[in-house]
Amino acid sequence: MNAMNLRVLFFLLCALALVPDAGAEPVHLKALVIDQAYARATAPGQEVGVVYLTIENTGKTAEHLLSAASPAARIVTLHSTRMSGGMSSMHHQAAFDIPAGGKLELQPSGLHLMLEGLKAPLVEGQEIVVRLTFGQSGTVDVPVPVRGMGAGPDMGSMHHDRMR
Ligand SMILES: [Cu+2]
Repeated sequence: MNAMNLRVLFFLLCALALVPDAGAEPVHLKALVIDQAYARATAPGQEVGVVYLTIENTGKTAEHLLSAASPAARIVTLHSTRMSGGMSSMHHQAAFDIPAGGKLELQPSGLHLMLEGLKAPLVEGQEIVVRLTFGQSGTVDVPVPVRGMGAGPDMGSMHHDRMR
């Protein structure tokens, strides 16, 4: 590779690093590290939105995410997604477990936080705040960037066919 190509490559890498989608800083709460938080943009009139994030438990005791809230929505609920017979359905969860030394991953087609009763559509590039309350560690506010509707591996899971 000659010097010119190297310079072009360097320029491209710098440009990539500046992409705003690169993600928010991790949030620390005692032994917990909350990272990779994002919400999906919503269409006008859509009443629900979805938030994904990861929670790592670097401590020696199990922790539980008990509830979530956000100024952006009337309520925020803890949901799991299950597939059966080609249909996806959501189920309320009383809590999400984060084992000692383990990592909880909320992701498309899996566990997620559901924003219900959105006060306004979520717009790409915007940032909302989600407050997480844990069994022992207390409460923390997490900045959550809003990404485009197609962000993530499967935009199809945004549509939940049934809810229980
Ligand atoms: Cu849901």
